[in-house]
Amino acid sequence: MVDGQTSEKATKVEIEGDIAILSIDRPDKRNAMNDALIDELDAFFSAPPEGVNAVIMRGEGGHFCAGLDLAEHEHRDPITNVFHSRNWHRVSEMIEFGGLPVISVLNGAVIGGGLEIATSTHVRIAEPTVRFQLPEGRRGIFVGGGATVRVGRILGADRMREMMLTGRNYGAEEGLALGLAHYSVGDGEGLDLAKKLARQIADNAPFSNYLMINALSRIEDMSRADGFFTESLSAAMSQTSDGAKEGLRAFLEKREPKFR
Ligand code: 1HE
Repeated sequence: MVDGQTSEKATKVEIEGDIAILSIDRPDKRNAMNDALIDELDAFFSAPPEGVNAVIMRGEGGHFCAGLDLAEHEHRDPITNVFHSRNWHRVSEMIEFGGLPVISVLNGAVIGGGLEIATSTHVRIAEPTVRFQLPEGRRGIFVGGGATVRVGRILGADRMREMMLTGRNYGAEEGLALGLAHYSVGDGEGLDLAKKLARQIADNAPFSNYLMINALSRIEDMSRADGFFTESLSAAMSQTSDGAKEGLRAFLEKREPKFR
């Protein structure tokens, strides 16, 4: 590094035991997602720190993420835009299917691309300040980071269309009722709950977690017949694993299982 130059990072990672807390750290820009930030998410989820069994994602400064960095986006040509969107898809697929359970603490802006990143996470906790919004219509653009698939599947195309057409905000309780969040907590309580849930999830059998993360949404894409067949294969793999041996034995011996 050249003298006097600072290495400004857009994320911050803290490790607590086997849980990583990944904070989006551009509070001056309300954690808007620029290329540097997406590259840092890419780097983290491509090679998670060794020994980490669950990840908590949050934002610094009272906002989770205000979406695509609009200042950076202003200058993209059509072809660059395709690759930019495809890169978001790749990184968000890695968050969703990388194998690590990811719990997000959602407050302030969970807007546009912020909602796209949030819906790539597996457990979503909303604080009262949260604002779920897809304002792309007001910006003259369209979603490009996976919302048509992820948010569309949570809300259904009909409700997502209405949300986009009107640019309405949903708060924590509405988000909870709609499935954008799984928990609604008080102000500043999200991280504590996230740590508690991360602990519970990290203590599950790793291969069971892997199947929950990978099999369910893939089966949703399949026909019923293919889904049932894939379920049988998943059941056979898990039910004959070391995890099953320990889980069943622990139950019969009336003790907590120890998988790792
Ligand atoms: C930004 C961004 C951004 C803030 N890109 N710079 N996302 C949006 O349309 C949301 C746009 N942001 C907002 O509506 C508001 O900033 C908030 C409601 C999130 C927060 O309001 P506030 O009053 O606390 O902050 P602010 O004064 O609006 O913003 C503070 C700074 O952050 C300011 O920069 P400054 O240099 O003037 O201090 C803002 O310009 C900057 N900032 N949000 C760039 N998003 C893969 S496709 C996904 C498509 C989308 O995500 S579309 C939705 C984009």
